Amino acid sequence: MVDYIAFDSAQALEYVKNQTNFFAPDAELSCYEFGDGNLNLVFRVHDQQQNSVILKQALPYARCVGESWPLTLDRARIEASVLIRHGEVCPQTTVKVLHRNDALAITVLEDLGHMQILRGQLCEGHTYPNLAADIADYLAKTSFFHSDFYLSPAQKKALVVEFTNPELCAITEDLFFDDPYRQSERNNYPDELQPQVTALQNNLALKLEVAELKAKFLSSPQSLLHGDVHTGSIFVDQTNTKLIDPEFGFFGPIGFDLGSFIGNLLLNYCAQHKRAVELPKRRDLHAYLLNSIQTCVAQFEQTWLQLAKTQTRDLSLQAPGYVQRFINQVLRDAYGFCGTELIRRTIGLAHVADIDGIEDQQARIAVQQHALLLGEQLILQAPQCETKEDLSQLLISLLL
Ligand code: SR1
Ligand code: MG
Repeated sequence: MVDYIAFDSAQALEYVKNQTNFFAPDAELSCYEFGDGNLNLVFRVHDQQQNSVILKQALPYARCVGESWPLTLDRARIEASVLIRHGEVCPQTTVKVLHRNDALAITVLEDLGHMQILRGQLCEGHTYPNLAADIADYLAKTSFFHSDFYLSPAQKKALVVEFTNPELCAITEDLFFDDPYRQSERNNYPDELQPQVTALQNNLALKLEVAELKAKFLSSPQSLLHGDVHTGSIFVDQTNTKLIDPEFGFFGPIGFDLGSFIGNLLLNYCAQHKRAVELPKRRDLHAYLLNSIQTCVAQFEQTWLQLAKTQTRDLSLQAPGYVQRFINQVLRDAYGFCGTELIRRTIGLAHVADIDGIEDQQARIAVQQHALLLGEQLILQAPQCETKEDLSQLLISLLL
């Protein structure tokens, strides 16, 4: 077993050249590092004919903070394993793993450089017709086929052990459910937001609902989640959608991934109030984002119900009406988790470029206030909704 070292570009190039066979032995290779995420190194290795692969390597600490925040290398094993499992049930929407080396915390992936990262595209006002349906398909299939509806209890329990991911889950537990609701050195927001943040931190009804969501995150191993479905983890073009980066994967509540996705569309929705200066463009983008949320939720539900009808193996879970009841709860959870994503991305450690990229300070603060209010009301009101139609009505009423 080799000892871990963090690569530079030359070492990444040598590794791909010597340990894989993607390129001919005499290929003239080049390599550069271009990772701009919170945690890892990301290299592109390419030849002179535009053939390329991505080598991703986990660092033993969180890149965005530095060596003072140590972080397990085991996340590379989790990420590669989630990609392989999700790729088996939804290959068209999952980036391909070409090679892995868990000791070096390396995953070599297909290069999606011909596609774009969704967050930047939404910020620039581009839209993608297949996005909502593709994400719905990915979330429904990956969650159904790793749930108790499909796996035997023994298979499921073995997988829960394999995908136990305590350090990365702890980040989510702290950043989503703890920090924003109390004073924390990691919180990050302008002074102008302090009155709203103080009110939020003193809102006991809100803290009770956040406690419910955190308890669910801590102890509902419903299925194998991606764990970090934000719009920076999604590559798009006008035809295809690909998910990357499931290093936060674990067995958790199914609504968490759907809620993270919806939350990121809503962060962009809030930002477009100031980004899209011309009213017709703003209206179009808002309609696109709202429609994408509604389509994604409806198709997620429809695919789940269809899979459950034809492929549920557990006898008790086949009871008439049970799957609908189960999905209604998943959707309520999703809107609640969505609310926590809106709040933590506004006042917590990890922000989004959709909002932080708004240059005018007053405009940015107005967007942050909107995102906080929307997040708060979704967390408070989603538990009273029965169906996806009720949840959709709630969202529309809050966006008016
Ligand atoms: C220290 S990690 C901060 C955030 O980046 C990741 O993408 C996750 O969303 C995490 O919460
Ligand atoms: Mg990531």
